[in-house]
Amino acid sequence: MGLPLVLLLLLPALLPARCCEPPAGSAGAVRALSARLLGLAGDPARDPDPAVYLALRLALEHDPRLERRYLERLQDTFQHAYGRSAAEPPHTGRLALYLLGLQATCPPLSPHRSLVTWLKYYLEEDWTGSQQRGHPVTSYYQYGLGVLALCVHRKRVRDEVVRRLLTAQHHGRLGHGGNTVDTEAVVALAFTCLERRRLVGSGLAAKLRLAAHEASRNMAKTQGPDGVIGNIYSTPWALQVFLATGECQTEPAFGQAMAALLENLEAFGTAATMAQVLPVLHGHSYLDIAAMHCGEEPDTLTPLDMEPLPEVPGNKTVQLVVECPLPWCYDLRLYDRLVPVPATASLLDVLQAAAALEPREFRFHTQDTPQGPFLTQVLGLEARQEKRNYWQILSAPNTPLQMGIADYRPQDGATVILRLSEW
Ligand code: B12
Repeated sequence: MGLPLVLLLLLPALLPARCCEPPAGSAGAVRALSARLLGLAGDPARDPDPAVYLALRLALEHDPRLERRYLERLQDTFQHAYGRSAAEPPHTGRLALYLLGLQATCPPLSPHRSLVTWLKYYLEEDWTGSQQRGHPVTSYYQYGLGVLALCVHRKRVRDEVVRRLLTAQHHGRLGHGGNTVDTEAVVALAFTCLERRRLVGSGLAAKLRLAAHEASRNMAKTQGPDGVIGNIYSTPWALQVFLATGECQTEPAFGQAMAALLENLEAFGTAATMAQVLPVLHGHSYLDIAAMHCGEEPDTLTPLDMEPLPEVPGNKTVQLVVECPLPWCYDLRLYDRLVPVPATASLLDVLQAAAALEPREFRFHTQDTPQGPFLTQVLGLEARQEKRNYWQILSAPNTPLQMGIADYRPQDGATVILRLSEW
């Protein structure tokens, strides 16, 4: 017979924590990645992103002056951004990340009361949305971040708000676009926080503990032979769960996933992806923000500039296809053309080149996000957040890309499909 469940859940707490850290041999590569993120954080032309600040704070080495300046820029952006109008859609996730950032400062900063109130209000909006439409107004990812941030600040939320997440997890409703790992992980972190910090009654706490355990089991089960869980960008989130629950000490998937990250560090080339991978490379989860050790911090990290992309002479041709399989579209294939571009062109460059081709048939719009430009409109068709439409990017015939339009560089002869999809 296997170990009883109680023992299995207690086991991580009884074992030493050392094996949850990445192998010592990888320290140089991890340090270089931290230094590169620091370089990007020092660029005043980039909007400050609380996830970047969190990654800087959860690192082993620091540049206190740069971190302080970054925090000031964040405060400028966030302190005045809320409370203007309750009519606008909730900003659950961004506000949650900012509040996590304040708690990760040494010593932790108390957010203005109104910000906590706004986050609670956004969560309630999301909760009401999930009752009416079967999903939060934002997403379960942001809803999970909201619960996590309030928990890290020791603020209670109504049991119903938490139960909504439990129900969604039980019914497998956390996913969208095929990959559920990121969202399931954020939700499991929120569960673990609530349970550990005793912010819910003992009955609910036991359920949350089991649910977090189940989430990490699911993640281990979905691990591929290459160690990746979901895809390379969701793997750090799975590792956060193993770290937060202590299962990193017993779960073989942890070491394999960590090895996969270390083998693929070059995939993390944008500030947003670096910010998501660095905490686990330093052995931390967002739960550690609740108990930051504010001692002397080594002032030893210096910013590193990103290496420019190698020049590749010549041109390439990319086939650009626009599809609308939704019932209200008059045609499935709305656009199909070969677009000549320079050899190093990104998909964004391809879209710009297509828009300049005669006759001027192709049009598109993007919206700036911390992840880069998000494609919002193609050929005048807007993907509507309230209808949960989005412009999905695929490599023909049917493989969704794992990166956005500014980061993906199609090969010569590739076919890229922009497909209006539902999530
Ligand atoms: C929810 C989500 C979506 C939703 C967003 C809609 C919504 N209203 O929430 C939908 C389904 C539309 C979506 C689409 C895509 N996504 Co997405 N998404 C996420 C997820 C799970 C959470 C994002 C979030 O809410 N963050 C919290 C808030 C506070 O931060 P935010 O910066 O304000 O979030 C906004 C932007 O991030 C934007 N967004 C979401 N995904 C992406 C992807 C890119 C490339 C960009 C530029 C923006 C963007 O929508 C968010 C909500 O408004 C993340 C997971 C993660 N680990 O980050 C993946 C994630 C960011 N997405 C990813 C990808 C690849 C995509 C797509 C390119 C997939 C595709 N092949 O079409 C498309 C974007 C295409 C486009 N039109 O430009 C990757 C990005 C990896 C990378 N290399 O940067 C992630 C990390 C998932 C993963 N593990 O692969 N996504």
